[in-house]
Amino acid sequence: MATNAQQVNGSSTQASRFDPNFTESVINANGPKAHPRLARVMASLTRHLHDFCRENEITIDEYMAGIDMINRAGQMSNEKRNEGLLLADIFGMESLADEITHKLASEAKDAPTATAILGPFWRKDAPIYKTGESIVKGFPEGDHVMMHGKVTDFDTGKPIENAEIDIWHTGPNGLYESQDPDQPDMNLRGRFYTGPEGEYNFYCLRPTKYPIPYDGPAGELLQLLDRHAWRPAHIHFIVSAPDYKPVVTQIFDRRDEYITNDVAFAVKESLIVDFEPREGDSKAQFELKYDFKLASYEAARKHGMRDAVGPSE
Ligand code: MBD
Ligand code: FE
Repeated sequence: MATNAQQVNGSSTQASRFDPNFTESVINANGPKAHPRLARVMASLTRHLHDFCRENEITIDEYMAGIDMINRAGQMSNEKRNEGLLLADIFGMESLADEITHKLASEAKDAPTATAILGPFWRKDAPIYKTGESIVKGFPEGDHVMMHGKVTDFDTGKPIENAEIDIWHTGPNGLYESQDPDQPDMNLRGRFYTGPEGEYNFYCLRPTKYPIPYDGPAGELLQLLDRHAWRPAHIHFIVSAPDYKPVVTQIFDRRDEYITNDVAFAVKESLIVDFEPREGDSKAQFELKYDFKLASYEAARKHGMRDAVGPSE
């Protein structure tokens, strides 16, 4: 017997106001040759979305406003701007998928450098630099940082030679080069390769906090939800090497006021760093040491790491 509270608020009472067979009939439209993982997640997504519509009694006008937002995000997206991902990021969904991926990996005893979300501003084919060069092609007045460290194999501790470190961050004006016509192409983006001891070093700028772009559906939604748009100062990395699982991550400045309040919910304790003052280097005022640990595909298999596509049935 349903209690009074359930009769007022319970989904069973509410669901009964609408066709009780509708959701299953949509799911049952899938044929026997449907891809198993896709059929499973789509059935689940359909149930959650239908329940969401019933629970909130979503009207056609509200539904169309949502569709319009998705369409505008898509129309705004191009090689330099990923509004779709930005929109998803402010829901925390990329950070949640990252947490799930990282958890699956660490449960399988594979706990290399913590991952963090890719975000919408990565560009492929960043310039390749030699060890010790600078990715700074604009903003000579910024706070320069000499960043250095090692890339090692998580399991064996051995150095990884020729690992690629792909870096990108914003200028002191809070804009990525791809958002800012006044910056040289590919400013503050670069790729470096480690030496025989897994070592790397390069110059970049000390990053600053910045608001995510406010001129699209993502910014609109933040405003409507009375949310701030700030990301704490961070630098993005993709660290990869042949036969190793790439690590997509970010490091965050401990002193940033948004360190506990990131609009994209991406901060993890092990990714918080301290920029130290650097003496005797005319090219940099700050120094940052950070080591990256990668897991080989072989170690991942040995530890029974689950497929990146997700847990099997
Ligand atoms: C960014 O720079 C970013 O890194 C993320 C994750 C989301 C929005 C802007
Ligand atoms: Fe970013």
